[in-house]
Amino acid sequence: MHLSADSLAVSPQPPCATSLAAPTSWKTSEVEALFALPFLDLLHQAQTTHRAHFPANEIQLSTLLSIKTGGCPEDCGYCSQSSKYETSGAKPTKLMSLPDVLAAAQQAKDQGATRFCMGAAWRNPKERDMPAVTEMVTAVRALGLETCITLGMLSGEQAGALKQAGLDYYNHNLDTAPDFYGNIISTRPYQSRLDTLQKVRDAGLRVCCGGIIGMGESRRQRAALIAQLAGLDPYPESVPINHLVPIKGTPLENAPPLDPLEFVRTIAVARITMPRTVVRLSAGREQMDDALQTLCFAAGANSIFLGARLLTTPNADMGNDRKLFDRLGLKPMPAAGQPAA
Ligand code: SAM
Ligand code: DTB
Ligand code: SF4
Repeated sequence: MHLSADSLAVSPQPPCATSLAAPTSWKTSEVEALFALPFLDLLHQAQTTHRAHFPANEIQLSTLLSIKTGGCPEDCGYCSQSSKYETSGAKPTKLMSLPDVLAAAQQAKDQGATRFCMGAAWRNPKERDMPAVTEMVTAVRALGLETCITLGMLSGEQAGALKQAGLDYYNHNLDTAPDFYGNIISTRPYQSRLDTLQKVRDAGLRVCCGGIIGMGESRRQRAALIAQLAGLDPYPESVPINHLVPIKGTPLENAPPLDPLEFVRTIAVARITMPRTVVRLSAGREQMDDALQTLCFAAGANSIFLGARLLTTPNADMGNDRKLFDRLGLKPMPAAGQPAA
């Protein structure tokens, strides 16, 4: 049965609704034990879990737009948009105009995306920004697209206003394990992220929350990130697994390279521990070849960003994405409530 995002939203997710008798909550050591499985056993378990909860050959397509780029006061060590680092390619801009956002959203729809994700380089939205942002959400949704937005920390009122405007998902990432977080970000604590996620839930929004792999964290820390995500109650409907895109000028520009199979393992472990979530193969596809992306799909990833750019960096080539989908027999996942093509 295809569990649509809508059905995920209305029915609280039983944490162990898998045929594989998964634990009801995941300790880091249990997640680490999944990581340690022989690769093919891990892939088999992830693929079996995936097939129990989603159509096997469907991939959700989202398009990303940076609606306000650069000049951010936070010091996230991976980010091109922090004002603390000298980077090229993320020149500070004002908030985009509504017509420009709508033109980009229409183009995304024409290219086959069913969800439009908007990102702003803010620590948190200011009150004066909220009317323009909520207007964007309502107008993009009126085009027949699902909406997702990421604006940084939120107050309860702001989360409520976004819900009122018709927002479907709020993206706010935990990024990494609690005990590695301080190596990457000093300007806001882990707890503030958990607090924002709770406000998003309380407002009745669906949660999109994941992290970044390849920042120099250990396997145990990757397991701890997944345990944190799977331990959210309920776990997120959407989990972006980003591969670090190293940005020149940031503290992580020379992060040690990660074994690509370790990235695939992380996807598989996310799929097994959060069986009904959409696992998003997010940043980093431009640096991955077709075979590695295919392994990520086999491991249970069922969403990608489609389009020329992510926020400030190039995305994987759309023409190649289509060819790869054809070669693999993958079909776009219809939006919630829409029949399959
Ligand atoms: N400013 C808001 C915030 O941080 O919540 C929203 C935008 S922020 C750029 C959204 C997410 O993009 C980050 O939490 C991080 O996980 C991801 N991201 C940013 N730069 C990245 C990079 N260089 N490589 C991989 N992921 C990245
Ligand atoms: C997420 O987890 N990944 C997206 C989205 N949420 C906003 C952002 C990826 C950014 C990659 C680096 C860049 O283009 O600046
Ligand atoms: Fe700012 Fe978000 Fe980048 Fe952190 S990840 S520096 S909060 S834009």
